[in-house]
Amino acid sequence: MASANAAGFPNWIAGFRSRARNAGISDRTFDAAFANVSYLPDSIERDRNQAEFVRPLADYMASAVSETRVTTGREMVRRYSNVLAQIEARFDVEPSVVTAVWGMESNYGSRRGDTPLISTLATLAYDGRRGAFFESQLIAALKILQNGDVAPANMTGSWAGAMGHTQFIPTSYEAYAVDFTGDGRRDIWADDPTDALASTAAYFRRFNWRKGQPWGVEVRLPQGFDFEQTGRAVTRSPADWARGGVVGVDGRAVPNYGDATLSTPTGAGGPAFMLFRNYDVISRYNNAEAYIIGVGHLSDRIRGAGPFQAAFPADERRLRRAERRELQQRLTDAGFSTGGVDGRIGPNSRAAIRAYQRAVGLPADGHPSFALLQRLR
Ligand SMILES: [Ca+2]
Repeated sequence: MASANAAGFPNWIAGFRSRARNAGISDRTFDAAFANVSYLPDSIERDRNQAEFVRPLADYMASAVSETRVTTGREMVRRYSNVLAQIEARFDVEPSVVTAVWGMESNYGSRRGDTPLISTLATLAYDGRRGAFFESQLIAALKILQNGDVAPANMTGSWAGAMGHTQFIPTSYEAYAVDFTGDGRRDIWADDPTDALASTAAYFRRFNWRKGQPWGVEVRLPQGFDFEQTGRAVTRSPADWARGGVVGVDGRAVPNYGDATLSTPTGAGGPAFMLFRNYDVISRYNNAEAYIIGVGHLSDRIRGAGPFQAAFPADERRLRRAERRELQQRLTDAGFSTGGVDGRIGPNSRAAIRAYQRAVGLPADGHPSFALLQRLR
């Protein structure tokens, strides 16, 4: 049970010491790490008040892939061209991709986070709402200190424990961070982003990034397109998609980058994408659709591509979980069963939405839009 207040914090630390010892943390490491630790109620507040992500994709993309961020990204690719070329040679991940992650995660190092890491992780582990997760992050953070990669005073990050230029959490750091400068320390906190950029490339490599394959390509759908073909279940080669009328926005078949699925993140009213396996690799970094498209598109823009041709609808915000449940309930009540009311929009819900859309003469894109919910009300 979580009953967090500052008074119980020292006791919790005393108890945690033995668990840290069992995990191989020496008393010397522990004492140095906890010498200046403080209880951070702000972190608890932020952990509890994380808003559901309902911002329209149009808004999100406007800031995630702003012209300033694109221009800065191109500058960074030039400024770090030598080190990015060496990273590409070692890990087979393109400079624009590594730089795009850097831009998304910390705005190219300008927002690395200055929260003392041990303090925030200890506070959140003690708080207990996600205690096991944060305690495992705290143990990993202590291992990093014990290894000498960074001094306790310099180990800072976000309130949730994401560290450095490309915002690794401690367990990801333990698994994937590399020392690319050769000084014996995997330093993702320093002003020099070399180790952080190489660590991100190592992460992508580990999840089988394919150099030269796009994350996705914006496509044009034919008149009368059957939206049942979107989603992860239908995989075809770009040539097969072209035979069905799905082509690039230049009107030509998409080159054969490998098997692909189709996605319309905001339904019929917005861009359509042909997605390749590299899309899933980006998702290993952060599984939010907006983030994946943001990294992918920013990397394309940094490499010189223009904006998407179709615009995301400005007013298309995502549904909250309670609203998704309401949508399912209302569809079911109207005779279009979603196979349960759980707030998750899976194949059954999409089929129900399409059936309803067909019945009322809307484009049957199966998209759980706010307009659709309003109409059902
Ligand atoms: Ca280093």
